[in-house]
Amino acid sequence: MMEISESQAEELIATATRQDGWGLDEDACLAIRRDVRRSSDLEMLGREIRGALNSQGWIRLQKAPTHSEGALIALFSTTATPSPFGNGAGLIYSVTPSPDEGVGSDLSRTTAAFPLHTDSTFLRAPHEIIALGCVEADPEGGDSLFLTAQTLSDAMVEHAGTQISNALRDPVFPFHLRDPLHGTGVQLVPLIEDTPAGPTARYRRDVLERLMPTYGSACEAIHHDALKLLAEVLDDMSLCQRFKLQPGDLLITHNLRSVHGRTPIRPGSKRRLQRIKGYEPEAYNFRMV
Ligand SMILES: O=C(O)CCC(=O)C(=O)O
Ligand SMILES: [Fe+2]
Repeated sequence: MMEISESQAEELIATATRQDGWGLDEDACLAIRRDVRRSSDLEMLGREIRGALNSQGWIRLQKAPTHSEGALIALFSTTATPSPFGNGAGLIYSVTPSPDEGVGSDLSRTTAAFPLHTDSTFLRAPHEIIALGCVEADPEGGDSLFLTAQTLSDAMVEHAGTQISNALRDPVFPFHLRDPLHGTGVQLVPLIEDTPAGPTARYRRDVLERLMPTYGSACEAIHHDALKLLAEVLDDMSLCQRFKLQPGDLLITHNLRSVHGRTPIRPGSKRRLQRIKGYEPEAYNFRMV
């Protein structure tokens, strides 16, 4: 847990308000990012956040300006590049129970539990960084759940053995593909991949259950076994961390190196999280300047 200092919060708000008349379009984002870079205080904050994401896969910031969309984008920009495609309607998406969302719509805006998952499974390269800023909490529900891909991978080996665990690394599992570069259809991909920085995950149980009957023909018996055992590991609530975001809290997670979820929300609750998705500004072969 880390607290945003008063001076950092002021700088974030000032950065947001300097973009007078902003509609949080691409130019406004670029201007916000430039402002953030000019502040050594915010630059340092970004380094601390990235350090935590690299070492533990997540960080919970307190006293974040979650009530201001511009300030949230500024805070996010200390760490990652915001990217609206695949985040609902725009840069910021309100995760709040909505009576308009009918059956078959995404779980985000329902009161249902959202079991451990990764976001943006429909992209060829899912967003790397996800932020959830709490504006209003539900005192009775909506607890956040979190588990690193490393812990998941280790627990899977313990529960199912190496051979079945390795079956999760085969590119045979179906997800939707709705990608501005790669097109529309269904993609077959691994659920766990090993990288030099540790394992990464892609997982949505509800999506897999819907697509497996039609698009699961590349799966053999071992893949079906692996899926079932993986679901058992994810159902073991003793493995994951559980906490309740309070207003002003911002949870930032590494969407490839971890899975996240939430417990059910009390019907009628006004719980609201502001969701931002984005990408890391640096990789071994890439650096955004
Ligand atoms: O409501 C929450 O706490 C999590 C929401 C979420 O994971 C999502 O919208 O993808
Ligand atoms: Fe999510």
